[in-house]
Amino acid sequence: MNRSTAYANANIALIKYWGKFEASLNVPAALSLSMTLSHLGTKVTVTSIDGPSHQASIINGAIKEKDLLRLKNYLELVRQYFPFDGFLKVVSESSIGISAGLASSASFFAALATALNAHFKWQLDQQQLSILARMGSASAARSIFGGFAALKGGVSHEEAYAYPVSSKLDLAMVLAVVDQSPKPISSREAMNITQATSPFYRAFIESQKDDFDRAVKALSEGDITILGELMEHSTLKMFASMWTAIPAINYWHPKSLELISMVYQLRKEQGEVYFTMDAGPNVKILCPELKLPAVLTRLACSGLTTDIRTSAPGEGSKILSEHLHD
Ligand code: 2P0
Repeated sequence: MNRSTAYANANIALIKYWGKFEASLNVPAALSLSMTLSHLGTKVTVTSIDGPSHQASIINGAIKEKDLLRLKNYLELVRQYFPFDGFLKVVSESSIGISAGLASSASFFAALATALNAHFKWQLDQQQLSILARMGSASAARSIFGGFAALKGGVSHEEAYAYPVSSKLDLAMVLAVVDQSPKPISSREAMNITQATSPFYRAFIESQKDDFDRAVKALSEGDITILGELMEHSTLKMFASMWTAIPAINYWHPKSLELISMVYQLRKEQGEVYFTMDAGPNVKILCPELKLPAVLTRLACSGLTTDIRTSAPGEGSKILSEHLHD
């Protein structure tokens, strides 16, 4: 049977993307910077099938009607730019939670774009592949690359690609999972509301380039203090714009704030330990690899979460020879 499989890791933004420049093609309003995770991601198998429409299933979960519709819309959008015949069955398996701000759509669309490229022998390079992934979910463009990656924003469809960014830092990222249930509002909808109504959104976008440039410099010069401070600043600016949207958008859980207080305390005692959050209540902690044991011990003792995932900078998306069968 004619099938192709790919895997992509999730990524966590250090400098955040929030809002669109071109909604129909999913071009971000501003640039962003991320770390690709290790061993936390999604495997996708695509198989050519007879019509009348595309199909999808998830090995370790049930697919929702709205996610199937989003996938079908994506495949039809892709068909306009990269013509292909017929219909596809898309089977996926993820090692991270679905719709809980754990970057599962990023790893899904990065793996899907990589599988499609192999399936139809388009021979796209990584830059073009990142554009293909971005059309599904903007953050997915960054998961094409391993290590650290940037995604351009506020530019045309052809220019809105991701690219690798060099780092001199040995970093670890700890995911403290507070709640894995689906988010109350999708990131896409939340972005639209924020962009249309929040008086603080403009401040977030206008300061993005400066934050990004300084963070890329800090990574390349090995300055975790500046990188960590910028990551927290970008995170809080993004949430400030959500909280001041009409209606207000709040993804936080009381435990999210308790975990952030724990990070502040750890920083006082241990030095460089920093937090970030995404469209969900879970807290991600960035620290030098050497401080990982101290962070894990404190988290385990905190009683705030029992679901703790540890990650280092991981690989970019790749083709696999073993396929998923549902
Ligand atoms: C990011 N997030 O840069 C930001 C920070 C969450 C907060 O990208 O509409 O799933 O599919 O492009 O990429 C989550 O939004 O949204 C996200 P779409 P996406 O990682």
